[in-house]
Amino acid sequence: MTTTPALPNPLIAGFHPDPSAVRVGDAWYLATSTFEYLPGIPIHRSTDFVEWELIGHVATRPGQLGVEHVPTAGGAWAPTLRHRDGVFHVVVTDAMGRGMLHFTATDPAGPWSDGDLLTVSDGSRSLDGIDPDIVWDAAGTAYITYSGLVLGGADAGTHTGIQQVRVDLETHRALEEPRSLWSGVGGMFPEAPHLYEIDGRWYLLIAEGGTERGHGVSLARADTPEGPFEAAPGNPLVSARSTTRPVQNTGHGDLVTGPDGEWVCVLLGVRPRGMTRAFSALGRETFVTRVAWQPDGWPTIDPVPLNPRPGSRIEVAFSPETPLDGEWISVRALPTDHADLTARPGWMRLDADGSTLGDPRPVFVGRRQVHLAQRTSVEVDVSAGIGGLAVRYDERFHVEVEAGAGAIVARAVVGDLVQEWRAPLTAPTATLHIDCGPGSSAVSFAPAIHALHLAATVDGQRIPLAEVDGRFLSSEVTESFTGRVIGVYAREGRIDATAWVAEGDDE
Ligand code: 6LW
Repeated sequence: MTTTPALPNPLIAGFHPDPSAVRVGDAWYLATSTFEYLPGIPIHRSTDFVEWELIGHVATRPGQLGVEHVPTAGGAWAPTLRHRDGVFHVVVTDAMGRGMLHFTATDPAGPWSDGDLLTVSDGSRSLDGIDPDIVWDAAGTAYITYSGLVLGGADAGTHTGIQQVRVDLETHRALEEPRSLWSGVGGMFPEAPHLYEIDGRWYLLIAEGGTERGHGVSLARADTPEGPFEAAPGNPLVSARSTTRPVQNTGHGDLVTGPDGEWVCVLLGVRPRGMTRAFSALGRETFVTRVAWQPDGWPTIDPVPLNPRPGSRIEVAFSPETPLDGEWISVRALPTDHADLTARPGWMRLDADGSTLGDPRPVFVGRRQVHLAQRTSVEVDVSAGIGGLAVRYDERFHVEVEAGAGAIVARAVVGDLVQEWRAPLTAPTATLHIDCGPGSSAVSFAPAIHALHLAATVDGQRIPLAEVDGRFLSSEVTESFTGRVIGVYAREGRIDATAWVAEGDDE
């Protein structure tokens, strides 16, 4: 029976899917996916597995990832974070970007290397697959084990199951043709493989069932890293499918020894709301659950408990002396490509470049929504342009409050459907509000997904503008791998922003 207090869950809130964790000495480090956002692949650090600090990112420089040109949902998919002989390693697929990459750093906070392409044996092209894992055997041979989903070319969409090659990490070339490994117990999309040598046996952990409601974590073991693998009895060892558990889609796990020496599994999950538990506003987040090794050499993995952290409030006063913290992200660009903190001390200046939120690279600087109920506001000076506060999933799904040119416009863009609500703007500045909270249209007895309440405060007068059903900005409706990001954007001219406040809870 464990005595450790229940760990917070989500462990890392807001869109942080595909977690990979490693323990080094008295600290743990955790990496997650970022897709088309930059900076890419955040590294969080903890010394107690409860409090996690964002210490840096793998991709902070142009060219490390090729996300500038990837389609929506492309980019950094599913890193594996490992440590060996004083060096941190990340292997990751830059999907529809550079391909399968290997990054190294001696300090996990960075700087990280430029990223080397992991190629087939003749060096001609990237290994074809996603979710690469890296492990070394006692002789120091590096194994790359990955999910054989073909992302490009004539065979795009083909899935060859779990694949593995030995790789020379000097040349980054495979030393052989890929071999197929055990690929689960029949769930679709076997992926997220991780190999561990534990008590002289090699354990292969995978996800199968797809990252939606059928997601699960399965395990097999062998005497060598190449197999043959014997499946655990009772796979998948953890899944929320066909349950009413509050954390769904649980899968894409990684095993690590936890704070009390017992093993835990970090994995992704969602917190759906609604009568049919259908809509997850924040996207896929990082969760944790306990693992218990049994006398037969197989582990059990607990169902994923929900244990949200207390509410939080952050205020950001922009300053030339204080760079934007790592929680600020932009789309296919670094926040520093857009944000000017020196032109007007105390304000973040955004200069429009002709793009809008409907474009692949909007002038947008945002932060993940991290609470199911979250109120976000920012003061904008739109005397020289048009812009506002937006919550986005992508170019086709976003909701915003926009000001400028004598008007305040609340706008909901849901695929090809656009609705606007207008009010006159009688001042050069306004405080814009996006409040995610109980809506008026909830008709079900179940906890409905919160609505988005759009408003503006002008000369001290709050002007309610619109209420938008939150389901339209959920990972299910948008078919998105990311999650809600709330930020400031410029559409014409220039806008200055100050007094950013985000507060909320997960009642
Ligand atoms: C990730 C893979 C997946 O590489 O989605 O659906 C990809 N499963 O494990 C992006 O999260």
